[in-house]
Amino acid sequence: MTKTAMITGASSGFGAATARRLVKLGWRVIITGRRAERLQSLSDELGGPDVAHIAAFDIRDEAGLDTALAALPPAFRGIDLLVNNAGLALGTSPAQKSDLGQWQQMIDTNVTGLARMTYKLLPVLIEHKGAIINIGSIAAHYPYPGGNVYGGTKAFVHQFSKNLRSELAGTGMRVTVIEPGLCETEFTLVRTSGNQQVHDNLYKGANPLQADDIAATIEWVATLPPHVNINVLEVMPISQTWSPFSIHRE
Ligand code: NDP
Ligand code: 8X3
Repeated sequence: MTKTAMITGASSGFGAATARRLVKLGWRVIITGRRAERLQSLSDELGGPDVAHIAAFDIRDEAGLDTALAALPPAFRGIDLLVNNAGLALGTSPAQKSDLGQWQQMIDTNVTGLARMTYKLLPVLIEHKGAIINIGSIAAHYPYPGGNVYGGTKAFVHQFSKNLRSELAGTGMRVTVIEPGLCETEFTLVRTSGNQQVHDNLYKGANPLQADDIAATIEWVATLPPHVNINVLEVMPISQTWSPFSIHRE
């Protein structure tokens, strides 16, 4: 039977790459994001509305989500997999120089948006003995200057994933959090309000992960036998590793 995945943040990066992989496997996908024109060209590329249904809304907007869910065509209502991927980091300044509005947007998107989407899809996912794959980050575990609220939102995603897994015991549902490191997508352009120079310098010579590397892990997790649950999966490019603690000296 054809499976259906809801992929949030499919207008670029990991989400778009995941939609491409799942459709190649014969899945139907619901692709979400704010940029409707991006979603339209992805849907066209993937075979049109019978295969890739567009749900364009801002994940911070509960009414927008409700409208999108109510408008799902019958063939897309039986959701088997939720990929909670939509998210962003905003700003690279230390906390004391950050913008409070950017903190709020990260919390509204990465925490509230993700939790609300999960809550609303839980009944259908349980009915289908489905799966949730949340996209966290290494920033949930390893602090770095400029990580302030972004890392905090991803720590929420980590613990929320584990709590869900524990609470869904006996339902047959699977829950995974994938925690990527350095990956070249639009992430840094978004974080720096479009600073191409910062984007180029960050990834130059680092052979970073690419969106399809993460999509491949999502595909792997989603297609394991139903009795197997990957709880947490941390993925970095080989070029990225840890540094010693920083010591400030007088
Ligand atoms: P991209 O910027 O390429 O993609 C982010 C996606 O999130 C876009 O499709 C965007 O859609 C969507 N999105 C952002 N805000 C909203 C919103 N308010 N409403 C709806 N959709 C929204 O980045 P990535 O693919 O890299 O990021 C995907 C996820 O991976 C994020 O959660 C990010 O935190 C996480 N991550 C990224 C890493 C990296 O290094 N790239 C590493 C670890 C984790 P649109 O703009 O059209 O609304
Ligand atoms: C993105 C990875 O290290 O830029 O979540 O925070 S990092």
